[in-house]
Amino acid sequence: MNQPIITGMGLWTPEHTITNEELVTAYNGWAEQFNNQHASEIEQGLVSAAPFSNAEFIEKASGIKSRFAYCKEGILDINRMRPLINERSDEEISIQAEISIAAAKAALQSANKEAKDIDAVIVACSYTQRAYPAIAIEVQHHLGITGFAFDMLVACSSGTFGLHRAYEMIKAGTAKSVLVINPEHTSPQVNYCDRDSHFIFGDVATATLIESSEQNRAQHSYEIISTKAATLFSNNIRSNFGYLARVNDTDPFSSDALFHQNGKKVFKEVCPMAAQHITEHLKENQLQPSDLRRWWLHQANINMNHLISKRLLGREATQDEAPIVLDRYANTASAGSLIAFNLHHEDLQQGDYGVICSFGAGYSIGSLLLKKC
Ligand code: CO8
Repeated sequence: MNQPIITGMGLWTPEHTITNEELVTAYNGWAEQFNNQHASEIEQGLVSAAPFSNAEFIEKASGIKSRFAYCKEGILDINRMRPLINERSDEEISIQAEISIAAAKAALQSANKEAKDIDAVIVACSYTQRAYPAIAIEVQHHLGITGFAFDMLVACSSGTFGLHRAYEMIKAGTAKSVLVINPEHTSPQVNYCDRDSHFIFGDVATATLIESSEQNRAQHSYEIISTKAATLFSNNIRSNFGYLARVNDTDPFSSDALFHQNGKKVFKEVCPMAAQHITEHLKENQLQPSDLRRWWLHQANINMNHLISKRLLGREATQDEAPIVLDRYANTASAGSLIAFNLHHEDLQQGDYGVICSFGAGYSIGSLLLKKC
């Protein structure tokens, strides 16, 4: 029977951390310098003064205390305000392939599997560092996997949507074992000079192995009972820098080119959508929120997760029911719910139900209903 099972999961966490305090000190230093340099334009109303940031605000508004960075150098330098990463030659491994491989190796190890057991690789994330060759094919090459590989981008829902594709391949019998990897190298796209968003993102990579039920099971494995996806176009979260930049002379440093959002609108519109999506997904499977042992929710903002769990359970979920990892990792786009899954799954008992759910840019919402084997 081609029943898709999650048999392995891996997490790569960068060695560098940046606390709210470090980030705010750098941002405020930059803002002060900016305001001094533009004092006369600000006075004439030609330029807006840069407002000051605040570590307490960040923690209260988002729940984020710290984040990980692939490269810390440059981010806190008020004359740079972005990571300093050397270009690599075509002969060197790309950064996203490098961090993908670290997460993939951990996933293979947790499932007790080797490269020869894998049929397909999907790299699913918010940005790929180039258009082609696909990062997934580079990962496939370095791991020594035969079969096929491809990249896909759906912002915060890349992780769940990637798992959906793996689920369908296993169901259809076109693959018996699929590795889905989420190398979220977000820091190059963060506008560290934007007070409203400089604190939001962190870097990480996650990997998940989906196999058909006839393969050998790992100690902790989860039947994927069903999947559900929804998208609705919104301009409230955008990143505009793309391959047309060369011909339309876009400034790669402009706030429009980098990640930007109307955070309040996102909060208001996405929370009810996510709660309704999960409720419907459970209903379609004759389940209700109280039947679930764990919620591995998207990790963008702690207040969003509290609001969604209140709509689902009639009360705030506990850390045991819906673990929060964004306090340490910040928003890691498509990897957030999968970090929560990686770190908080081993205590589930056979037959326990859980849901992985992402929500974010697009808008895009993706969920997977799991049952512990
Ligand atoms: N320090 C001090 N004050 C601040 C700061 C700051 N850093 N930032 C804002 N303020 C001020 C504001 O100016 C405002 O002041 P005033 O009331 O005088 O106007 C006040 O604080 C309140 O501001 P907000 O109303 O904006 O604050 P919120 O409580 O709404 O919190 C959040 C802001 C945290 C951004 C919140 O709105 C939020 O989290 N919204 C949801 C965001 C979200 O989930 N977005 C998803 C984005 S990620 C995604 O989809 C994938 C993208 C792909 C990855 C991208 C990688 C780069």
